[in-house]
Amino acid sequence: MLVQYNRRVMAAIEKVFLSVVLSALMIVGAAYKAQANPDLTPEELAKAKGLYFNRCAGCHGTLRKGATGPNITDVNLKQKNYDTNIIKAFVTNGTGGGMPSFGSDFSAEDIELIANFLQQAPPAPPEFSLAEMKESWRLIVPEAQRPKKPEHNRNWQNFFGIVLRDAGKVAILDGDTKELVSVVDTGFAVHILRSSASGRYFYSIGRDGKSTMIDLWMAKPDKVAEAKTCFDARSIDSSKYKGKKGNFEDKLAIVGCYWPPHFVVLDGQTLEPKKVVSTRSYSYDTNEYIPEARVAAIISAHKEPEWIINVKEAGYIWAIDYSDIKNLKITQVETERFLHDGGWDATKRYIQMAANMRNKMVIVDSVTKKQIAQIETGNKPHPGRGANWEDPEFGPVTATPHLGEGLVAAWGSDPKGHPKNAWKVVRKVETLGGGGLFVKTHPKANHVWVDHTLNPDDKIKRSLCAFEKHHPEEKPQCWQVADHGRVVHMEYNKAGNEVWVAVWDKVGELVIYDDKTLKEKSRIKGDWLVTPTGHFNVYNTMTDTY
Ligand code: DHE
Repeated sequence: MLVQYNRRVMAAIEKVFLSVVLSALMIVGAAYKAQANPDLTPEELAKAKGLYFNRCAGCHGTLRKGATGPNITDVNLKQKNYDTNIIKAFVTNGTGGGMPSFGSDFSAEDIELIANFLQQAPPAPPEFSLAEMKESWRLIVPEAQRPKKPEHNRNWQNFFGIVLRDAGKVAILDGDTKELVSVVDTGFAVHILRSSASGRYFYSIGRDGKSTMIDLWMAKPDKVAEAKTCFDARSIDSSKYKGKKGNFEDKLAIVGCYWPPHFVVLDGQTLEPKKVVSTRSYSYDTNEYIPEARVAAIISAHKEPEWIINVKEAGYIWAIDYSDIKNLKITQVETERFLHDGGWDATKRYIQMAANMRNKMVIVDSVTKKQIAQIETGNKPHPGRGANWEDPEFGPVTATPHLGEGLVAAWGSDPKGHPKNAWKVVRKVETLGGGGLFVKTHPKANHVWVDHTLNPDDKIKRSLCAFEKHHPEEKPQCWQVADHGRVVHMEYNKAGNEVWVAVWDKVGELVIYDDKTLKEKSRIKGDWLVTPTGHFNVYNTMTDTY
């Protein structure tokens, strides 16, 4: 049943509640002046490091200097008079600005431990050399021993790779029959999957920097190679260029790392690490040294032998020409600090990346390799790869949801055909509340879909909204997908008429909707469906269709 919520009231209650709780705790905290620098035993320190790495470092940085989340160094917390109680309140309740509440994920002892850990200076994390990467490299099935053609009769371009986050596995499902084809052991907390240019291989990247390569032509798809390239990573992609400057399809892969801050070029057939390039650098604006300038998103070009990466904290987008990796050419484009995620426009000429702590999308022309616009879209845009469609009034547009408010903002992304609308927000669609992580559509689809995964409200975080591409002025339809977990990430099938959604819980679900009617078509369950998060259709991922 479709249910509408009173969003404004919910958002207002949430804001007032959080600010009352936090102000009360700040007063109490200041009065008590709790332990300034609580000591931790070596066991506690080891545990706290693990908790921080798993749940906090992504947004706040290993050195805690801030990115998607604010600076939370011990020095900064002390300056703000934040003591154990105040820090515990932030961790437990989250914030209206998009920080998730960890009250139900962490035990009371863990929250206390994290609060104490944050009041100590951050420990220095280790480096990771190319030699160490090579040591970790495992070629499980050499190219010569792999199938010459698919060993099954399935429509493998419509396979879905499903991340089973906490199980350290990736499930392969047949998008036509909805059958489980294989569950592959990939290791710790896979973040995303990307397809090779031919679609034959899925590359996965884990939070621990381990990448895995899965061959979808095997009778039972399995991993054929793996390599660890760092301690903390979020992105991976493949070389997709096939053209005048050579054919690089499936030849190379790249991993972007959070720690150490670098990118690594790997052999696309074997995952052998080939080259490592540090992204530690100077900020584009003040030119100060940023020891933790991390690689967040990677976009692979189809028209040039290039990967586009962002150097998050420094505010640069780098265009890396991989046609000669011994003499690597990198164009460093100044944009804005705290770059996070993004994708192509529909023509694959313009790179659109969120600088989410600056409330902006930055636009870079991949032909001239220059920033051409910055767009203020709302409170902390988080597009995933974004959604491209033809708006009936404004022509081609691209959209993002927001972490900090219930809003999908769409801007004109066709500077040639519709110059008046280019890089201006032309449409705003209100959703149920903040915490939106992803928006998705497909060229053949009728709707645009958005989630609310990080919203603190139980109903909202389990709800989706969808609005019609051809009638975007109409109110979106919103409904609750499940009564447990968080609902996250949407992906279309190859034909663009079905949408797959994950219910992210210890025992999760995959729910499949008809894009035209928004009716539920099927609900996949099973004891193997442990914490499903991102899910990726082979055809849409290899062609960057979104
Ligand atoms: Fe993600 C994409 C980083 C939390 C699921 N995530 C990305 C990308 C980055 C990123 C940089 C873009 C990769 C690319 O396109 O090359 N994610 C981070 C974080 O730093 C952050 C905020 C905190 C952290 O500690 O990791 C974070 N992400 C999450 C989650 O909590 C999610 C929901 C579940 C999980 O795995 O932890 C999650 N992120 C995803 C997914 C994508 C993603 C499913 C791919 C979206 C797509 O459609 O391509």
